[in-house]
Amino acid sequence: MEMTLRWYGKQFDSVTLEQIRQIPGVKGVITTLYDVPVGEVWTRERIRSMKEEVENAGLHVAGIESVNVHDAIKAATSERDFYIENYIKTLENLGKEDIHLVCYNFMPVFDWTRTELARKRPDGSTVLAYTKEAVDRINPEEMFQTIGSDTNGFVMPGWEPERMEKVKELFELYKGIDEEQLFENLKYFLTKIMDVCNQYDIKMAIHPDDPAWSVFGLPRIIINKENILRMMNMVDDVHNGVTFCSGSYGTNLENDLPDMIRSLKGRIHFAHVRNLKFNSPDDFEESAHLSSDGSFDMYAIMKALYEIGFEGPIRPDHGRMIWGEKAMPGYGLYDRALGAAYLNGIWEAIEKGEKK
Ligand code: CS2
Ligand code: MN
Repeated sequence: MEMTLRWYGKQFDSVTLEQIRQIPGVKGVITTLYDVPVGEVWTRERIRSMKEEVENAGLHVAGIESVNVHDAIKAATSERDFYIENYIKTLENLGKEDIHLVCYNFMPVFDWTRTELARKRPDGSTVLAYTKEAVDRINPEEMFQTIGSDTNGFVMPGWEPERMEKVKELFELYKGIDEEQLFENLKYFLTKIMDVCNQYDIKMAIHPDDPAWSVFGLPRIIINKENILRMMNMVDDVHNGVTFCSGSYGTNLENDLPDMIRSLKGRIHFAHVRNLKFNSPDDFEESAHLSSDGSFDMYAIMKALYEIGFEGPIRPDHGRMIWGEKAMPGYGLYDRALGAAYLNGIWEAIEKGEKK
């Protein structure tokens, strides 16, 4: 595996490349062109200058998170082929610039959903949290408002103000789309992009739905082992792969994370590893990465990745806000750096233990 950190770009991130360069063991960043609207083609010039900026700081671009998929594709409107063509052009330009990993998601309307962006934990840190009771109580517009006003002034992925204005329309778009239909739409998209992925060896890595169940009645499909295997088999190509995100699949306590990792051998192209602390099955918060701070066995997760021979990039995911840092919720420097160091430590111990 290769340890990396997510970086949103100079204009959007409070964390600098110089800081990332100093996290032990981190040589790669996972980045994006955060300002390009969903559905527009990424030009080679923009991709190249992003790469140069990262390389000038002594790092390299290990992959893209995310090239977002337009709702017209997810909902199969009459404009979907146009947007798929644009997506293909973006992949082509990434391939030409020697980038071979793309993380994306197929969640309708929202990206990840949390009900609090700054829940206080006993140690004084603040974290993203989710409680089902709050989702049952509010409607999506209120949700957009609370999320939007609580972000420390940062634009949160999937919660951009332009999208907030259109939330009603977006919900309309998905009326009548159930899980089966969403699977069909995903299959259509994947089938169309596989040629360009093969041509440039671009590994597509779908990010799970977070949380791993339906919110506000919207269909959600990338939620468990059965569905992800179905998704892989319906377009059976190594370039149709997975981002294994422990914190997203882990929202459903019925998901056995190490077992899922083993069953996805060869198709996990990217890993997000983080921990959650459950207060009840309907209420969780994002703890520190350490096993003892949350509900997951992080050693077992890393061991499963080791055992399947995982060689792709891995990154700590959402971190706590600690030591007075002001950053995009989940994406500060300090706790993610601690997470990276911890995960590197587990990996070294596994590796050396196995070699004995
Ligand atoms: C997620 C997503 O991993 C994460 O931080 O919360 O925002 C993820 O980046 C996207 O769903 C991938 O497209
Ligand atoms: Mn993730």
